[in-house]
Amino acid sequence: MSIAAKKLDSYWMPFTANRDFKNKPRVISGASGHYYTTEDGSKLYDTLSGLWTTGAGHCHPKIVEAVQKQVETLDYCVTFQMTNNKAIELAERVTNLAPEGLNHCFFTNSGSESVDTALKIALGYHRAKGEGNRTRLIGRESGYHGVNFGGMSVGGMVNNRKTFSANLIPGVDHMRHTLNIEKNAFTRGLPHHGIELADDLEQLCSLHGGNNIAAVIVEPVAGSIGVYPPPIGYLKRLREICDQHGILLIFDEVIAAFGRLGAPFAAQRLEVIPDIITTAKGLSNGVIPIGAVLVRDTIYEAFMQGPESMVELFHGYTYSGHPVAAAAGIAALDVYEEEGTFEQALSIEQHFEDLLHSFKDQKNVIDVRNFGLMGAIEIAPRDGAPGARGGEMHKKCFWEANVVVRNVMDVLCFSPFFNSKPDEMEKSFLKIRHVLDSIE
Ligand code: PXG
Repeated sequence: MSIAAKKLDSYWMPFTANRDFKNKPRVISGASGHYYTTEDGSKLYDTLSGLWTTGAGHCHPKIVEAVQKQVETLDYCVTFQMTNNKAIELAERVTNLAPEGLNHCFFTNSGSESVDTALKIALGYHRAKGEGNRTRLIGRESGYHGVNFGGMSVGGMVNNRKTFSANLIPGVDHMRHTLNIEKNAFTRGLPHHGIELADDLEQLCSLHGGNNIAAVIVEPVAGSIGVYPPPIGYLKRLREICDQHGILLIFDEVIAAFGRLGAPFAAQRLEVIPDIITTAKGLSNGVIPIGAVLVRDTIYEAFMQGPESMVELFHGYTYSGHPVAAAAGIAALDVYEEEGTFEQALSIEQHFEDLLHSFKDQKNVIDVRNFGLMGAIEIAPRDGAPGARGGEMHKKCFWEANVVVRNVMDVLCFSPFFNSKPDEMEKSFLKIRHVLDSIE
């Protein structure tokens, strides 16, 4: 083990090839605006704005100040049978931005917790209405809903599931994913082919009886798997089938909410309103971990029955509505409003799309996809070594070009800052182009 690796040995890194990284670590110790800085003082341009988290830029002074102030005013406060002013304020602010009818907000600390909370709320809702037979949950192949048991079970990422396959929660089915490179390659925005894939839900209703299904969960634009925008009409069709069978529709907007699609929520941009929305990441601009689950009035009201002194939902986290996290959330929403962040996001979409699609004729590129400020360039896998080219791209960009680029196997994912500067985006894509050229 190298000296560098020994120093990092006690730290088990998430979703990382630990031994490989630790043999040659490069550690981030600061960030500002659109750049990270390393321990040795290099500046790296961040094409993923955190991990789809930090759309308004790193270390935004207003959010930093709000956190500093809150931590010396009220550091922690129990939110079971009592609460704090910041949690109340944030719930109101978030629901004011939400689509009509989704007026209730349950706090979590992460996207994974938001998803498991949403699934539990869906099951509890049907039971409260006397439809306890509705227990089945439907997800989608290639979906990512975090790493807790519920989210992993409805998710469809093979590597995340295979070690735990015998222990996934029962009663879950998956629809097919919507990527179709053969028909939709290099589509700008929503693809034209694939609406019929929504009928997978109808088939599952025929198989199980629609009245046994509790909820369907999808990412409105699949993110982690490598950006799969929904085919035109697909989400609307899902909504219709859910309505026909009394199934709850959950949008997992952990990536898409708070400006990524140029609107507070993907539901608004895509004009399909679900019954539950899960969020995290952008809620605090990534500054302090916090997530929120938004639910329709009818769902909340179904729980608010029986004796008033009874706990209605036996669920919650020690840090649900943490005052410092909530203060970060309020400050982030202030920034989004004052700086017109969502409008900024909309205004750079076209430039981002053009830059991405300028890779169309580049060596090894087999698809480019984008919607809002979510984009992907898919590279052909090397014979017998899927993921190798993508991995090399990430490493070379990180080490040699000082650009942080995220790869999922052979797909490069991009999630630019909402206030990206056009010339900096251009420069970073030029560097990526050179790296791509250098890879066999
Ligand atoms: N749902 C969605 C749609 C997500 O994108 C989660 C749930 C889980 O959130 P937490 O906060 O528990 O991580 C996510 C997270 C990637 C990548 O490479 C994306 C996520 C996580 C890890 C990697 O794109 N998104």
